[in-house]
Amino acid sequence: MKLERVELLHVSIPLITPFRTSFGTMTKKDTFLLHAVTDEAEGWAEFAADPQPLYCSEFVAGAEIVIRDFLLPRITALPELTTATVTPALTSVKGHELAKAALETALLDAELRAYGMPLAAYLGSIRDRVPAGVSVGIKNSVPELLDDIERYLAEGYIRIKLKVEPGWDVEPVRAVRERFGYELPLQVDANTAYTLADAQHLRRLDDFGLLLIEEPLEENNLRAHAELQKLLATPVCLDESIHSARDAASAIALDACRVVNVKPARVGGYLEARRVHDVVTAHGLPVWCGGMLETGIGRAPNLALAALPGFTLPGDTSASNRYFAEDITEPFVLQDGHLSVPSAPGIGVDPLPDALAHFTIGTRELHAIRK
Ligand code: OSB
Ligand code: MG
Repeated sequence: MKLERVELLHVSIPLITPFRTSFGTMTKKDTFLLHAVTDEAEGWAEFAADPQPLYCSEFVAGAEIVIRDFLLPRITALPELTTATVTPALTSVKGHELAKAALETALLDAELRAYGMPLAAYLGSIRDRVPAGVSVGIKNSVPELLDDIERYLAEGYIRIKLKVEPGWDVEPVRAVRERFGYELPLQVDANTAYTLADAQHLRRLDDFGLLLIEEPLEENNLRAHAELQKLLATPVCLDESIHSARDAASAIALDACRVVNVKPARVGGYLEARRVHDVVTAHGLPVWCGGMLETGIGRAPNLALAALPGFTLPGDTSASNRYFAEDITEPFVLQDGHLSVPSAPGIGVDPLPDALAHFTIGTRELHAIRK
C-alpha cells in the first residue's frame, strides 16, 4: 500500500443534550477525522479526545501537531506500508496513544478495505450485534435523572451507567435502585473524582449491587486503586489508568481492578485493544467497550471490537440518537437493546457527503506525495 495523502477534517457536531461529568460539561463533539488515501483504498478514523485535556492529557490541537510532525513522517519513511509496519514505526514517539490510534485506524481501514475484509472479522469477533448500555451524565436534580433513565430504558438500553462525583453519588444511586429495582444492571463512573480518603464514603455504594465503580481515584494510581479494592465489595473498573495491555496486566496483578473498560483510542488503537481484551480475558475477568461520544466514524470500529468473545458486559456504545440529532454517517439504531456490528469492509461506514460538508469547520492537508 502506498500512502498518497492524509487529510484532516475538523468537525463540530452539537450534542442533543449537554453531557456533564466530574471533569466538565460537553455540549458538542469537536474533533477531527482523518482521511487516508492510498493507491489501493481509502480509510477513515476519528480522533477520540476533546479540545481540552480534561479527560486525558491529549487534546485536539495537540494531536494534529503530533500526527503531522512526528507520526506521519515515520510512516511515510516506511518501505512497505501495512498496519503491521505502522504500529512499530510509531513506538519511538512517547505516549500520544489517542493520536496514534487515529492514524493507525485510518490506515487499517484502508488496508482492510483493500482486502475486502470487515474489521470485526479481522479482530476475530464472534457476534453480529452487541448489547448497548448508556452513560448518563450528572444532572441538576434526582427527578431529572430518573426521567432520563426512564426514557433510556423505554428505548431498550439494557445497562445504565451513572456519572458520579462527590455530592452526586449515593443519593442518585439509591434513587435509581428505589425507582427501577435491583435487577437493573447499574454501574457508576467517577472519572478520577475521589481520593483514597473517600474510601469509607465509597463503601456506602456496596449496598446497591453495582456491576462496578469505574476509575474512582487518580489516573495511573494503581496502588491506591488496589488499596480501595481491598475495602470495597463493588468491583473496581479502570478506564483512564489503562494505556496498554501491559498496564492491564500490572493492574490485575496488583488487584487494582476486577474489570477493564477498553477504549481502543486510549490504548493506541484496535490492535492493542485486542491485546488488552486477550490479557484481561486470560485472567478470567470481564472487559467492556467504553466510548467518547464518537460520531459514527468512531462508533463503527468500537462495535467491531465489542463483538469479541471477552466483551461479556454491555458497553457504552449507544445509538447515534443518544448523542446527535444528525450523525456524520448513517445513524446506528437501537434494536431490541442492541446495535448491529458493521459488516462491510474496514470500519464498514463512510461519512455522508452532505453531513460531512455541514459539520466540517476546517480541512488541512497533513501529507501529500507530489507526483
Ligand atoms: O469516562 O467513559 C468515560 C465520555 C467522554 C469521555 C469519557 C467517558 C465518556 C462516557 C460516555 O462515559 C461514553 C459514551 O457514551 O460514548
Ligand atoms: Mg470512564
